[in-house]
Amino acid sequence: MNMPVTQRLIKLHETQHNLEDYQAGVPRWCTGCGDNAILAAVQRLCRDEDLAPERTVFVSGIGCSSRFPHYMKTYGFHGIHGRAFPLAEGVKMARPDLSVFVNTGDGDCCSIGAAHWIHAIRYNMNLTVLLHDNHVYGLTKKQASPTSPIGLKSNTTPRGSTLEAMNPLTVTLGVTNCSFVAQVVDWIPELLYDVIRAAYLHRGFSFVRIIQRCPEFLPKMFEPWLQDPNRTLLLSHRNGLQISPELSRTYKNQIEHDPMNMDRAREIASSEDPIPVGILYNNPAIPCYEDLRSVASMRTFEQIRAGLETELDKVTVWPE
Ligand SMILES: Cc1ncc(C[n+]2csc(CCOP(=O)(O)OP(=O)(O)O)c2C)c(N)n1
Ligand code: SF4
Repeated sequence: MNMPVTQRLIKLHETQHNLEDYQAGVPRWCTGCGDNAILAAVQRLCRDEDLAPERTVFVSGIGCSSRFPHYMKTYGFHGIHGRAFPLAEGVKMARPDLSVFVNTGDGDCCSIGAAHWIHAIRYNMNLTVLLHDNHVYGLTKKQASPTSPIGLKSNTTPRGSTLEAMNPLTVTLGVTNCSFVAQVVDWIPELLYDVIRAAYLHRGFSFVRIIQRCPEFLPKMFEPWLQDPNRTLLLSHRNGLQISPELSRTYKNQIEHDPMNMDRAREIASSEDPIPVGILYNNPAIPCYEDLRSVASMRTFEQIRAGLETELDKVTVWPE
């Protein structure tokens, strides 16, 4: 386009979005709920990456965390419990040009939605997945989830849960075509932002487990980690995250971890204490399903319609 530089600059200025361009409504989450911090980090990311609201979609299932799309002034789909992944995959398949995010709770993803989760990893579609892992069912008022720690007293486990918690990181790392796995906590905003940004920039199924506080039902759950920074292990690498000097002053427990090293990623992922935060695995070479089955090679709407008409004509009984 042959446009004078001044006009181009004006146009650039006009399309640069502010935080307010992504903010919708007043979140109904409890005060101190980690979902608020996740929302703030995501809105900042959208602003910094200048994501066009009309080309951005947030898809969720059901749960407190799944209310996320309501608070984004973008497109959104508040789906049904456990079905965020197939819904998001449908959107991405039809419109690979859109930025698609998935917000899912530990009940939504790891319990009722577990089968969809496993297959979504294998399909490796370009989705940014945020697992809001508060270790409990929040919306339905405190039932044990697959990530609840053993012994947790809840409405479904009044004498304490009997099973060891599932680790969503090691599960994801164990599935064919896994391409990006990270972990972060809601109470370190700088890292929360950096990890979500790295996930967004990765082309493929980027899975971020966010350890999220639920002050309403598990008010003391993460207190030991908040009190003692040495119980958080920061992962840094030139191909992963670079940790700022400010953060390093508080969080001294750090290791170098190459995100291409799957064996080491699995080892690190299995640690519950200290909590490892950063990028565990990143392999950009895994192909995305939407590229393998590119929309161009799929049938057009007219072709599908003609095919259906032909099939239906075979069984249609025409009036005499
Ligand atoms: C098919 C179906 N089963 C059960 C429910 C009830 N239900 C709604 S949300 C939820 C669990 C929410 O927990 P989680 O996914 O961890 O999200 P959180 O509320 O903690 O963010 C359940 C069991 C439902 N809505 N639909
Ligand atoms: S119940 Fe828990 S998860 Fe739900 S909004 Fe309140 S603090 Fe957040």
